[in-house]
Amino acid sequence: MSSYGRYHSQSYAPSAPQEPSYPPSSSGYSSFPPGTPQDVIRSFQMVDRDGSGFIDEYELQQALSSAFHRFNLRTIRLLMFLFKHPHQPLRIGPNEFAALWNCLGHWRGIFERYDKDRSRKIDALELRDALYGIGYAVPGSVLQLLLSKYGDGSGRRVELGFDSFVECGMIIKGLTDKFKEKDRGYSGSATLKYDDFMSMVIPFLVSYE
Ligand SMILES: [Ca+2]
Repeated sequence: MSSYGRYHSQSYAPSAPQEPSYPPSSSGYSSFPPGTPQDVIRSFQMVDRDGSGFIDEYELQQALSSAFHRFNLRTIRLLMFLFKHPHQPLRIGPNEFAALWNCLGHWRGIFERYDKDRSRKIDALELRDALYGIGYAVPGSVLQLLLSKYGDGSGRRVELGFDSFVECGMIIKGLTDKFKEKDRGYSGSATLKYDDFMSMVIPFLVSYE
């Protein structure tokens, strides 16, 4: 029996589509969800210099890099694509920003819990344990393939910073959850139509350099 997805965990990725929150109201940022912490609102406002109520990938990079640590643009593009409203261009508003911030907080907790040697990096074994800990028993061959994207070609041991860790986690979680939709009995195999397969995978391929 497959155990690739033992249970559904929540908050590690966007779930239901966010209610659209645009156009922004004339009073500015009233479309943050109730209870959004002030520091989250401030972070958004600081980078949304033109006050349009939307931020682009560079502004998001700036906001997240000052709150967490430097985020590479590849991770930012994946996050942006996964969190933005499906019918909007590559930009996010207050609602999506708050959801993204909340999601990153969960990933931060996981990162810290599984960084066993406190190196502020996640190595292959720590990644395996972290994913297993949140319900994803990923085969070693798949993890190796994933990690091979992050090597520098020197053959040195790959270790992930927080941004790359989030990227790996969201890819594994996102694709596994999509697969599970087609494998309701969690048997480990599924029959897919070509267009279903393509629509499943392509959103995770936006992480170009
Ligand atoms: Ca570590």
